Amino acid sequence: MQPCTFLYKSDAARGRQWAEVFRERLPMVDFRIWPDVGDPAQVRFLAAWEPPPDLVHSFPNLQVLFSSGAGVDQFDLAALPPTLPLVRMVEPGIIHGMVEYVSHAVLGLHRDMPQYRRQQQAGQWQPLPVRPASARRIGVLGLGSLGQAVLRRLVDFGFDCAGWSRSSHEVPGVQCHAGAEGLGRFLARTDILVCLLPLTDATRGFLGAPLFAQLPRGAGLVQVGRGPQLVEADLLAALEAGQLGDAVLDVTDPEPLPAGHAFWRHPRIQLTPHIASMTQPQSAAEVVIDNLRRFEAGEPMTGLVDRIKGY
Ligand code: NDP
Ligand code: OXD
Repeated sequence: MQPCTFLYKSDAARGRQWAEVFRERLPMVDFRIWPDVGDPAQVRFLAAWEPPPDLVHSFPNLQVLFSSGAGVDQFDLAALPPTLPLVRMVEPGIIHGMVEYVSHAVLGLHRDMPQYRRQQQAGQWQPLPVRPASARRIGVLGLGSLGQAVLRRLVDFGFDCAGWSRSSHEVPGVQCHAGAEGLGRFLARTDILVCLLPLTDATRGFLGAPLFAQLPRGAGLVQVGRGPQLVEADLLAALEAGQLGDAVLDVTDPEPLPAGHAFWRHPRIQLTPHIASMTQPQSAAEVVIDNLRRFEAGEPMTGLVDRIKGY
């Protein structure tokens, strides 16, 4: 690989861990952490969460843009040159974190933990029936790198699992549904719905009243996609009406929610501050280095974004 600059613009502490991996594995590359860009003309590769302003003019020789996270909705795709490859983060650390978070959320809903919390606060000792995992139907929206990994673990717990995506997939032990025609059947059999869809024009506002109405009454929701996919007023109405039982939300719009927002103190909403998963510096840097080698060899990079689909 020719000497060049790899610029990193995200959390600086984690960037220093990327830098160590680069120093060891790709010493000919000058790894720099924003705002220390050096000579902008030397920057061939950029990894960013929030892109620098005027990317195209600032770095005229940029060849690949990496997202430092799994999502790419933070980029204005229309403003990027159509030929500039954009790569999302597909790395074992972020996948593992998401599997942990969703397993925890689904197990909590399955074992009625929100209800026991409310009972504790009311001073009630009231056992509820324990259902086996095989009698609980989990549905995951999105069968990408995260959705499939989550489903593999949920299948191991013995849950009755289904997934939904745009195109058809096969995942062992999972009923896979696809497209608009498969959505109704998928929702009608889902007791706990997990959203792992990317944010695109097609998924903005997707988690709203028409979708909730197709779930069995009292279904649970785990939202780990992106805040703008959820119609807040529809969630509140569905919880109020009992159409949804409880919701676990890791993402909101905006983040953080303003003080006094109805979600903060809602008895049927559990909020976490967008921590379901995080890119892990060591494994992420290794995956990016592997992608740089692929790029140089003219091979397809892992996580290359389809600019038409937007994910
Ligand atoms: P992928 O791109 O690998 O997978 C996306 C999946 O969603 C694919 O199965 C795709 O279908 C499906 N999909 C996309 N659009 C539609 C649509 N309109 N209708 C039906 N299915 C659709 O993404 P990842 O699994 O890596 O990540 C998913 C998202 O998770 C990220 O975009 C991000 O928003 C979120 N995330 C949240 C984190 C958190 O901490 N809360 C951390 C990391 C990610 P197909 O397979 O047919 O293309
Ligand atoms: C991501 C995220 O997309 O943390 O990586 O949400």
